[in-house]
Amino acid sequence: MNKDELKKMEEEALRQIREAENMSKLNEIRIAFLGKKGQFTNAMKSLRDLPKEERPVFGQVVNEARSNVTEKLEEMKTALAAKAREKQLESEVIDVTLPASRMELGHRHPNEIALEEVERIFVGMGYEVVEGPEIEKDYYNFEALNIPANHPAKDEQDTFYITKEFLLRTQTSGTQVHEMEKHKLPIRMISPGRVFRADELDATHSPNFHQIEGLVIDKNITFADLKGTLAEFAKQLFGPDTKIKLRPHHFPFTEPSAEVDVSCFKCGGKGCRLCKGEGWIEILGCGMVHPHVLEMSGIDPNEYQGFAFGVGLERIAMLKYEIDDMHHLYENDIRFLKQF
Ligand code: 2U9
Repeated sequence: MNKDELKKMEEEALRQIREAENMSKLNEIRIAFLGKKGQFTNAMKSLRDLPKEERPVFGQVVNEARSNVTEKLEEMKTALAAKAREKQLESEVIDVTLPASRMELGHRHPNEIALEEVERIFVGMGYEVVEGPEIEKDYYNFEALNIPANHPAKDEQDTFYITKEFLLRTQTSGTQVHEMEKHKLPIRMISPGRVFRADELDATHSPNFHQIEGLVIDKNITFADLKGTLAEFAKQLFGPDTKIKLRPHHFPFTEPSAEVDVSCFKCGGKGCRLCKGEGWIEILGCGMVHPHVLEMSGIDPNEYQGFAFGVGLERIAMLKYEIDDMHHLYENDIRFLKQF
């Protein structure tokens, strides 16, 4: 290789560098000219073929050309990197003048709306709202309520046990027992809250749902007080023409006990889809507190009497807002919730 050939090679390298469009092309050029088997390396090797006295001079020329090419290559590398960065920034530009996408506001859950309604009614009648623990001792959930050890509700298929002694409450009654044990009488309270039962989720059942239980304990409380209270509650919740009907029932914690139906607030009792043609809808259970339940919490049943009742909150919400499947209450789809 002579000087002219070397010059041509250098110019060719510089031209290719100037025209390189991207980093990978630039890298190809670097390998072709400066790599181990590149053209400049070959030029160095060709020194061997020159007469000894010409080698230092030609060697120097090759070195200069090579460092010139290396320098231009580096310059181009920097320029291409800057260009790539600029392109990236351009593509990431945010137009702050565009209108923002709408933020969906949440909505109160139908359970919550129904609960507030029930609380408003009872607070209006002088009741206190008391919340209690979701984890209870077996004693407060069952034993103190006169539910015997062999009762089917205590079966592991119905109740979530944490240990032998502790469980997820199946009713909010334990909260009332805690209040009774304080011996601050009279008591007028409702206790709303989440309860747990080992049920499968279907259209009307769920392993966790909400209850509102009520308890009144005072001197001279009779079944008539219970009936009057529930009649007033039904009128306020479902409308002033609503009637109630009590059917005898059995609960271990109340004696006597009853289940309560309300006249259908949709058809007025004639029979429709909501009341399944019956004219009546079952909404709660109730009764006079069993004397043994009062005694176990240290209240003398000869001096004090009481009544109690329990309603399912989901059931109230589903009736009031005509929701036909409980699944809707647990999915929290904002399009569903916004309807109430
Ligand atoms: C004490 C004494 C008695 C609470 C009561 C019911 C009747 C009842 C059900 C309604 C639908 C449970 O959610 S549900 O499945 N409850 O029928 N509950 S009397 O009785 C008490 C509570 C506390 C100390």
